[in-house]
Amino acid sequence: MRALVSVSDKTGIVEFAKELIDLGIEIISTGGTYSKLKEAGLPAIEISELTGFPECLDGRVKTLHPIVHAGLLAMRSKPDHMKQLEELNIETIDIVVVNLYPFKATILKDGVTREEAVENIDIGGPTMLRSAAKNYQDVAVVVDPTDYEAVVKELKESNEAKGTLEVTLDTKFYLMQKVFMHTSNYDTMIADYLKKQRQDFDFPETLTMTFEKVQDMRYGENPHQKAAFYREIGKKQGSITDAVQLNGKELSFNNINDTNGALELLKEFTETTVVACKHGNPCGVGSAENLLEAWNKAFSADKVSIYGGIVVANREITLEVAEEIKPVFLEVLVAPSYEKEALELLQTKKNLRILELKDIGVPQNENAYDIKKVNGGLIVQTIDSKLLNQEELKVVTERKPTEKEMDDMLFAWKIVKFVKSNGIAIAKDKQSVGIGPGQVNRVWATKQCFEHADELIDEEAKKGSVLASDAYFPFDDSVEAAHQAGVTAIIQPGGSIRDEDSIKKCNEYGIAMVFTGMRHFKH
Ligand code: 93A
Repeated sequence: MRALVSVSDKTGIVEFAKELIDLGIEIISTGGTYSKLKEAGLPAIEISELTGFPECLDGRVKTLHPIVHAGLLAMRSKPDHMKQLEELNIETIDIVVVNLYPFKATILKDGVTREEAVENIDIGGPTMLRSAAKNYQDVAVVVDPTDYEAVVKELKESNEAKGTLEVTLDTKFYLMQKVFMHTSNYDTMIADYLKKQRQDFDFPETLTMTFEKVQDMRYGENPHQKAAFYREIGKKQGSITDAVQLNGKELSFNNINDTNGALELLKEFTETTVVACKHGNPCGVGSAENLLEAWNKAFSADKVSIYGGIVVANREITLEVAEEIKPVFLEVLVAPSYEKEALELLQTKKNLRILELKDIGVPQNENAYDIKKVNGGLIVQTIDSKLLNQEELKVVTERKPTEKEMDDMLFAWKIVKFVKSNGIAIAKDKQSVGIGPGQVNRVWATKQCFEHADELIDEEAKKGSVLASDAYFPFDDSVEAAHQAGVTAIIQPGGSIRDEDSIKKCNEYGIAMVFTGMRHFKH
């Protein structure tokens, strides 16, 4: 029996080869692997000796030879195949141990060039894997070092029981399936990388992407759902997948989802900002000159909903801020860094998941896929990352907004973009004053917003506040409600056939209103 061993990841290969040799199996090997086995004092045949052809072109051609591939693909059950092998003087290869050039590790290296990446596209390895896997009834093909042990175990068992060297058909089929999963992921990774290099964007005929598992999770959105966390291969600036956890239990499914949402909102702000989120919706947002003030704004905006929520900040957490955060029950806290004493203080809260995300990042490039799963398919769109162009804002009322109203409107507009539709946000002095998320009609969202404000913040806070709506007002009832609550300026996309009614109502009440021309539904 013969095994062809050619591996880039040499983990456990010496031990495995030794077991095979001890069972009387002959080893054929390529350059680097051969040297490694020789160093360990193990006997092996060089591939060039088998093929009668030197490894050439810097190793680009090593195993690409009919002697290898006929030896792998010949069906032992077909007399005709075996006869041909004999005539061609080719012997069968029964075990293939191959893992591929480290393409992923290469593209993740800082400053990697395209040529370096291309050089790490393995050709001979996948070819052998595919040949062996296609002929799985006769060849055991091992692509994953974690399978070495099981293969050795089966060989030993059949050797002891029957004096033959066999891997069960069930295992060979499992190994074959693993190979095609592996090579297809490998190729997809290459295709993804090359596509990104070209920086073009389209919706291809078939959508293939590779994600690697970060971890299995204890459960999903609910305890009876199973779940796992996968990350996109490649560097992702400002992503939860890049965060380093400094304290607390493992992140849950909901933690990851909610923190992701909170971070995407935080990225909209360059000034010092704190965002608190709950169930995928922001519940308190504050921007200020310093972090303590920003925290106070985000916290006092809604001291109830933040309970068990997510807080993300875009500046270092100082000790004075940590002292304020500590008494509040939070699930997750994310910041670019922590003062030493601040971290020590927060670490006394065993259950608080503290994450450090050095680079919070900027809003994602709009040329990226935003994917939603529907039963039986996917709906894919570009990311809603388009930024508001202040010059394109249209004042539609007799009164123009003041500078302060304008600042608050732009602040509220960023928030409402991340509120589930129908979403309304009111804000004042760069603090969210009320947020009405996920309502089935707009006037309810508006009213809910004010109800929140009534309950959570003193009456005065609403006076002189501004209102942002994620989509146009279909009727003038929201303007009416806004006026009752003391709102003085409104930002909304515009575009309803009844815009004139809303504008008229604003003029009646002296409310300034601007149209963005851009909608931000979020579901
Ligand atoms: O350059 S290749 O695409 N051409 C080949 O003929 C070939 N044969 C094996 N890469 C090839 N391999 C790969 O070499 C294997 O997939 C494995 O990753 C690596 C092992 O090389 P070495 O034994 O020299 O370290």
